[in-house]
Amino acid sequence: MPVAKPESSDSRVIAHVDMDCFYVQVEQRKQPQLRGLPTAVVQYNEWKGGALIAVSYEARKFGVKRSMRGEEAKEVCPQVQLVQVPVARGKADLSGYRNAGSEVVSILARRGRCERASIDEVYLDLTDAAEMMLADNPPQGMETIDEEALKSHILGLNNEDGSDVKENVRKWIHRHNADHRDKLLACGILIVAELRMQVLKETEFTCSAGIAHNKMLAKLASGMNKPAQQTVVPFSSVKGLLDTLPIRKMKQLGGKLGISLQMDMGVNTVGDLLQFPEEKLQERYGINTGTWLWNIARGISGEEVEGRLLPKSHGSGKTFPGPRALKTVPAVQHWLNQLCEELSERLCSDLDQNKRIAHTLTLHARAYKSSYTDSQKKFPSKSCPLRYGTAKIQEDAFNLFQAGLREYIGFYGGKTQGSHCSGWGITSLSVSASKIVPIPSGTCSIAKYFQGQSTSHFSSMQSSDNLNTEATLSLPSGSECYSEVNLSEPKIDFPKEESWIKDTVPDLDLQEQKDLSSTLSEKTQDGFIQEDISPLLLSGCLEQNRSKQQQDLTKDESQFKSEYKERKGKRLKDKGTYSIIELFKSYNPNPSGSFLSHEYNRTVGGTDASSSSYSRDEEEGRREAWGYNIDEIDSSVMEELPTEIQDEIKSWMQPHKRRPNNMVQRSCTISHYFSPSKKS
Ligand code: DCP
Repeated sequence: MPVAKPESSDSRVIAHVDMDCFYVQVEQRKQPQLRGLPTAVVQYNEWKGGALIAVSYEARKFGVKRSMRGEEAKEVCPQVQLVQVPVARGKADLSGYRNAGSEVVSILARRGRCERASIDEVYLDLTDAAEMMLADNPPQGMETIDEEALKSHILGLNNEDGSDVKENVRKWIHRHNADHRDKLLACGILIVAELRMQVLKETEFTCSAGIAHNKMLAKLASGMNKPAQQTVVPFSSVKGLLDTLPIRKMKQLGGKLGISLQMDMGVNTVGDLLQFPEEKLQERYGINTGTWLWNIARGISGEEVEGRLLPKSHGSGKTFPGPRALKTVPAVQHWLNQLCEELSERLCSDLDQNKRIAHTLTLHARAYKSSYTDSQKKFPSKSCPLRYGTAKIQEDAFNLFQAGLREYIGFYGGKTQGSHCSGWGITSLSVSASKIVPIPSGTCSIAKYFQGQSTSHFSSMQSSDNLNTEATLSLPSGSECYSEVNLSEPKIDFPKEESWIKDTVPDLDLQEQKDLSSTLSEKTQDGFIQEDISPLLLSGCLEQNRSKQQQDLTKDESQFKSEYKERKGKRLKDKGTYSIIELFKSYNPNPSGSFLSHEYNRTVGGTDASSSSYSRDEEEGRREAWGYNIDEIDSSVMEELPTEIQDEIKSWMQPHKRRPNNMVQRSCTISHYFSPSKKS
């Protein structure tokens, strides 16, 4: 049965903004002498001049394409300027591009809800801004229309009679008899043109945009006229656009589903889908996909623009094509360590700057097997709860790899000789962190942090320990290489692993596929199937800046104080949650009945085995009393605290309320505030 059309979405104003030849523009901003010249950005790998990953529009005119290598590009365009991607840790360093993308996002977000869709793409919901413009200063009454807006391409606008194109656009925008939807789009045209000009002014980057009533149509439109132009899809032109659009050009139809539609149903254009009743599509592809196909054939998409300026996940990856495939476990471990180091750094800066934490670590690999019947088998992706700290991430990623490898090679696979393994090779490796959520501010974050650390840290560590110590990788006799390797490497406990390591089904959209390409750039993976969400496992991030975080929990007061002072000096830029976490993590003020225990018991009921082990382990090293020097309170942590505590601390700051040695009375400490008696 056909679903009701989401009519309301027809009157939204959605824009999709896509940077033009983005990496090239970033490099040209760094080296302005390259502006206007045919330029391409190449992989740092110099084989045949490196693979091209971004090509300027000037170079495209000469036939330079992304699929080429540097040498081929030189053949078709001898004057092409090849710029190498920056390198760090032996792999492409994309941080400059990511930061440039963030600059753009911060500008685009000024006029409406903004969703960062990839390193260089953004969706905007400009409905409110358009409605407001329509109410206050409608375009129909404007005397002058901005030149950039007049350069818009409006689908369905007849420009073939030789009339002035800009004049036609002006008339379209000025129409008094237009319906509400077109009037809103007219506002969208002006707003997006203004935003794009602002991006150019502030960042020197050009971008292109699509403006329509939903995300799907806006995305389709943004690529239609590039570079530095915008395309508009009025409601009346939707059918014309989709009727002839090749089915594989549609987002999410570039893969197997698109092929099936072509081969099995004879659908070549989106318009061809119109002939099928919804039931038929549901019968063939399932309820949801069937309905989705029925909707897209009519240009219907209710997908919301998510308010998200930050990436959904962080990833670090590298490809090892052809002869560079990794064929030994130590080689894989070496590269995994590099990737994990980068991932860990990004997680820490996300925590520091955005107060966000990731919950899931996932390992993806591509591999080949040369001599076995099931050589088509894919290397399984694996995921587990994410523990912060480079060493922990490295350890966990390596365990995930080993689990994946065992599954991949099967019981009889992976014959190894000396330091060389035969039979398999790894052609790409990536690690990613997903399920990233903000840390709730204030009390909640503090309590949750400790609660998470106490529960999942221990359960996860147990699993991990088991992984490391209890079992060996089962391999046939004669697998010397593996045996050798395993002597010094974590071993795998498969029964335990079942509950810890999960198979991961990546749900990559087209953008993600793009991002997974040659440089394995900013991979926005999400949609991993991973039900088992671990609470916060943050400890290691702080370890990035100082190494002994676990021991801190059992340090005595004087050690704590001197170390805290030292850290505070080093940690000038730490703010908010980060600081307060560090402060509290370093020393738990509550010997018993503390806010931690209280929160913990309240939340998990004290029935979990890890609860008691937490209490025992943690409290053994804890002292009865706690005091701290109020001068040591970093002012940046103040805003993290509930107002009541802020007031209390401020009052201590007043000289007449200070005790002679500046030590806060025990009864006035934050621990007291959080203690059960105070709460009740
Ligand atoms: N990228 C990459 N590897 C790929 C594809 C893209 O590293 N296989 C990087 C380089 C691009 C950036 O991502 O500059 C954005 O990719 P786009 O597909 O949006 O392409 P461009 O921005 O380069 O060009 P266009 O103007 O066609 O969007």
